[in-house]
Amino acid sequence: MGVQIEEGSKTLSRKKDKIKEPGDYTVVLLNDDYTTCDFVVEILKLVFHKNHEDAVQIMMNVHRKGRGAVGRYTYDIALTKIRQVHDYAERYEFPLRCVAERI
Ligand code: TYC
Repeated sequence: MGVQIEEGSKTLSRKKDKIKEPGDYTVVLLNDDYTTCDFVVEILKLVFHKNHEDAVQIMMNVHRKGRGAVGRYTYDIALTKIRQVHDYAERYEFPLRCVAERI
């Protein structure tokens, strides 16, 4: 965020120059040719708490474009959700993958 200058202080600090905390990550879902559309929609509801309409929209966007954002989370939550997706996918023998990207 903006420039922070304290009156009468020798220190001029620019908040945007500071090292970013591991705060915001986007979970990005990747397309593949084998995972069923229904499975992806169910995962989006179960793991990411999307309603049916949003889940279908996200799934179709990923299907058409190859990848797409699911949501923004803290580092820990993003990694937990990604692990849950990969665990479910493995259990049902689908190659579905997602990744976390720093915002
Ligand atoms: N492309 C898949 C199919 O045609 C559906 C799909 C959508 C798979 C989104 C993965 O992240 C995905 N069955």
